[in-house]
Amino acid sequence: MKLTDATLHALPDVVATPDYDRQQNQIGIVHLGPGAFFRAHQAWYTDRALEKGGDWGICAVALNSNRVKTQLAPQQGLYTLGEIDRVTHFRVIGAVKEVLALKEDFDLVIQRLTAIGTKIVTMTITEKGYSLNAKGRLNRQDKVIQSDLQNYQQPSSAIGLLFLACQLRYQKGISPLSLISCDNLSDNGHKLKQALVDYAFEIDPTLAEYIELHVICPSTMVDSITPATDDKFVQQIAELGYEDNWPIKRESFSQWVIEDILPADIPAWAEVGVTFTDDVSGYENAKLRVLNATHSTLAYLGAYLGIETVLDAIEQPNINGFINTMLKEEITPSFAAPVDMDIQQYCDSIVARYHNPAIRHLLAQIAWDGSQKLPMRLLPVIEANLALGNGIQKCCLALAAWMRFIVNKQQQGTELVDPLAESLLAIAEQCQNDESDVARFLALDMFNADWANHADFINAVTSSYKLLVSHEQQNTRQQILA
Ligand code: CS2
Repeated sequence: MKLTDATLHALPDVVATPDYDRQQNQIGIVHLGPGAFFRAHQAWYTDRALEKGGDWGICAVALNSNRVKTQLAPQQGLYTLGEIDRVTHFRVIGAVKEVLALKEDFDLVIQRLTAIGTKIVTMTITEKGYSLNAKGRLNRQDKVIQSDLQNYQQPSSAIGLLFLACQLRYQKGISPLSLISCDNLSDNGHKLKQALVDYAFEIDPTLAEYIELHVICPSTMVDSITPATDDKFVQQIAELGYEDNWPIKRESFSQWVIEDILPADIPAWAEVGVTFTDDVSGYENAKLRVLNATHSTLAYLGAYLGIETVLDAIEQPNINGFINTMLKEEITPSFAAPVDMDIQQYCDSIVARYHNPAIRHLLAQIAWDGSQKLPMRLLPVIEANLALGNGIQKCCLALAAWMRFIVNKQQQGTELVDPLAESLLAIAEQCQNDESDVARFLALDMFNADWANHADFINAVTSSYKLLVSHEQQNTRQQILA
């Protein structure tokens, strides 16, 4: 039995199904980038909000490939979400009404983005999707942005598409969209708006001003650990008695905090656990630095030590100790937590989530796109601590491990998944496996140029890098954290 609208009523009792009329429900949201995280997180919140009413069906638009469309369209957008803990809860998510692929369905995508019924665009387009440079402005060197600016009526970037949607709605006198970034970037709403305004300015300065004044882009914090779907999970669903082309699994913990500036006409998200607040940045800083920074640290130390998953890494006492000390001595002193957050408890709960035995979260997945992720999660900790005179040694070991990760990828000839892969591998090719390598990496745009003169920073990264190299050469990698 395949999962479709027609078979929903026949699913086993252990699988919860949408408790609202999917057929009557109209599209109110377009989502860009319907990867696993969106399906595990925002679609789940919206699915439950739909039980409270409103036309908030989602049109999901894949920007780069048609894989989600080919897998989910035959299921009318339905898929199973497994919340994995000691007990697993299954729920079929019905919020996604339609799945489109930008390249194949361009006109339809524009139709959805300019429909009066569409009021919100949410997005999970990853850090690189915002096409920003190190100063947080639109990266005009970005090839896709350049080509979109040349041919702005047929964009392929998220920013180009959002601009076109804003322009067409403006020209037709349709109320502006609210644009909700759900990516792990600090101040993601402001960054999104900045990219859009910079882009608009190149084409239509009046519209740039209109977007600045009238398009609402709240900042958000999103959190739920969502490992990629593996065959075992697809099989687990099949054992329940039906076939789902692409089920999604995540931990049971989930959090969504949205800056409280959206208009009143939104899904009943607040009733299903979304927090609306004036101070998202406190939550964002905490999440990016406590969770994402330690995740990336585990990813690159794990790669160095040959460890496959977050669980396998955190279960090693020396790594566990390293992460807890890093949190205590470097991460938590680097920012002001929200007033209602017990930061020690927050750190403990995140480390406890890493110990979830039911989640097999591959470090290789977290290691992707380091050039885009580190400036959001690790570098701000270093920057703040340099200014405050706090320690940076552990963060710098993580950073040096990222450098070794790239050098080792180049030396082994294995794929480096990163939008800057070409330049990173070119740097790696020049590397001599000594301290001169560090300067090559630090010349990248992602690093603040002032740091090149900061002796504490240079010393900390260089000594870590040398240590990593020397243990590699002596085959004593396991002693790195001794
Ligand atoms: C991870 C995140 O892949 C990564 O870079 O750090 O996806 C992380 O699992 C989520 O942000 C958790 O909310």
